[in-house]
Amino acid sequence: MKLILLSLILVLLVGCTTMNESNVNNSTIEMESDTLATFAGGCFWCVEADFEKMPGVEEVISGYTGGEVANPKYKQVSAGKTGHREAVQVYYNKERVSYRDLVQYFFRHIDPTDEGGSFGDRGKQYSSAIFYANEEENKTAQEEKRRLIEAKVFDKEIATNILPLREFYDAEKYHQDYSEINPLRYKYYRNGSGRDKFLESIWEKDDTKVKEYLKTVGGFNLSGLTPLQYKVTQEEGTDPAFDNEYNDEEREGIYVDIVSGEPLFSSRDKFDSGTGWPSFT
Ligand code: MHO
Repeated sequence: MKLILLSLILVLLVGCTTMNESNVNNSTIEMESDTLATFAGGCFWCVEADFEKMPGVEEVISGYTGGEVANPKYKQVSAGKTGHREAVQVYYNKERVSYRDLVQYFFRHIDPTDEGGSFGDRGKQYSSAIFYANEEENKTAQEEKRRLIEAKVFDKEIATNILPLREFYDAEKYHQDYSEINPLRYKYYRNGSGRDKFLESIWEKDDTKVKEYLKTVGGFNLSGLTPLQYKVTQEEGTDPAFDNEYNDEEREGIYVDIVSGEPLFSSRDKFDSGTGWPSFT
C-alpha cells in the first residue's frame, strides 16, 4: 500500500511545483540559492527526467551554461557554436536531500568517462560537468569525484569537469519536461542513445567494487527495489487493487517512503475505503 500512496504523493508534488510560463522563461523561481544545483550530463531531456525522479527534488529546468554567448538558442548550442553545454538546474529540498546526494545520483546517471560528449551526442556541448555555485559545492563535488575514481568502478578515467557556475540560460519552453510532454519521442531517443544500457552495464553488474561503492552512497540506491517497487516509486506506476502488500495490513506503526525513509502515514489514520488500496484520513 505504501507503494500506491507514494504514487499519489508524487502526483501531488508535481501538481504543486508545476511552474507557469513566466517562471520557466525567466528563472524567477523564488527559492534560496543554496537549494539549487547545476549539472551537465548530455542531452538535457534525459538528465532532467532522471533528476525529477529523485526523492527530494522539487523541480528541474533544462538550459545552457558554461559558454560565452548570451541568450543562446538550442540550434546554436547543439551545433557546438556557443561554448555552452546542455545542462539542468535542480531545485531541491535540503531537508530531504543534500548536495552530496545530488552529486552521487548525478554520477550514477551519466557516463562520467566520456570527455567528448555523452552517448550518441558528440561535442563539448554534450560533455559532463558539475557547475558549483560556491566553495562548499566545489569541495563536495571534488570529494565525490575522487571517491568515484578511487572506487575503480569504471575502467576508464573520470572525465567530468568541475567548473564554476556562470550565467544559466533556460532552454526554450518545448525542451522543458520533454519526457512528459513527448513521451514517445523521448523514449525513442533515450532507447536509441544507449544511456540506460550503459548505466545497467555498470551499476547492475555483479561486481565487488560496484557493490562496495553503492554501499557508501546516500539512501538513493534504487537497485535494491523489486520491479514493482521500482515501477511505483520511480515511474509513477500503481500496484494492483486488493492484491497488494498493504491492503490487509493490520499492524500498528508508520508507513514510510521506501526510498528515502521519510514517514508518510500512521496506522492510526488507516481505514478501509473498499477500493482495494488502504486509505488514510
Ligand atoms: N541529437 C539529439 C539531442 C537531443 S538532446 C535535447 C536530437 O536533437 O534529437 O540534446
